[in-house]
Amino acid sequence: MKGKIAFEEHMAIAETLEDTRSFAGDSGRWDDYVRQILDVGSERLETMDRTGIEYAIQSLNAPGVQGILDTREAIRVARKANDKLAEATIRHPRRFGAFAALPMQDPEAAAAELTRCVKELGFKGALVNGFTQKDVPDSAIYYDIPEYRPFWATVAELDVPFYLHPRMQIPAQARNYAGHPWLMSAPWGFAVETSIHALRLCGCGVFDDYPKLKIVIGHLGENIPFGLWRIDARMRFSRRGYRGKRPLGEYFLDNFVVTTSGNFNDPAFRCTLEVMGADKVFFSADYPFERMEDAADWYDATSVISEADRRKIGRENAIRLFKLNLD
Ligand code: GRE
Ligand code: ZN
Repeated sequence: MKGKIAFEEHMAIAETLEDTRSFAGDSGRWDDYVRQILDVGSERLETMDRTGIEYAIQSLNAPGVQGILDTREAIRVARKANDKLAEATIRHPRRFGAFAALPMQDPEAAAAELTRCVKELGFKGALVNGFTQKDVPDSAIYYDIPEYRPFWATVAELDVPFYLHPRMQIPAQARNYAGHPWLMSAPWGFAVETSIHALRLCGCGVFDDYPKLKIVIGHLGENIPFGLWRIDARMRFSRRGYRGKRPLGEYFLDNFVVTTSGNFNDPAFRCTLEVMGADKVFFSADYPFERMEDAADWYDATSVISEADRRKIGRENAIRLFKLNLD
């Protein structure tokens, strides 16, 4: 399919490049990662051309700004990354958009940076890599706590999506992964970490305060669509500490949308689609951690969807969500 839109597509700047090294692992791909993740120009555009991806919203790699302990440094790196993202969109406005990296260490600074990016630079929203560390390595701040309500007010006011992207749990808090580093990362731990964060947001009442908030999660919903029925079923018996006014599943269906990033699999796609509906599922690749070719070859050929839904999920839903003017 030509004209696809993708929006879990990553770049890096010098300060965050090393974050990616552990994911290159022993695959011998480090040199490719470096070249591909630093390039927001010709190689990326050529691969997009080849795979029928017309437009990509780019974002900083993980954990990026969320892994920086010093708040002033986090603010500096976020601005620098966003300025580089902006440059690419100015050079190729019909091919690239951008999601803001945000210094969540300081919710007020994060709201100010998002406002700058959206109002002055035309960004399409934010992409944040899970919880934020702050001051000490053994820290993990989640955004359901009351300190972030004014930040969420700004996101709602700007009316832009917030992409909650995975990061790895920090080793000091991850005794259940001890001895199994592979388990903490993209094969499983990313989804565990991100789904818990997403469910915390559902359970904190933020969607009662700001019902129009749109949160995006990748990888076909980080396993939540598969588990959604059981969450509400069990919460009939105990909802201790749950602060939402409505059943959790209603928030998930009203306030979340999901992408196909890095999960190019028919059975999982079928489940996600059936739970979410075709208006809330979006194509994405997760470049350069995934090959655009793998994302597109699967998506273009999957028989799970009709041709009309292929256009919707591959393109039209994103035009509507991000108010794009591509035609
Ligand atoms: C991602 O961005 O989703 C990602 C990484 C690193 C490894 C795998 C992966 O940041 O999917
Ligand atoms: Zn990603």
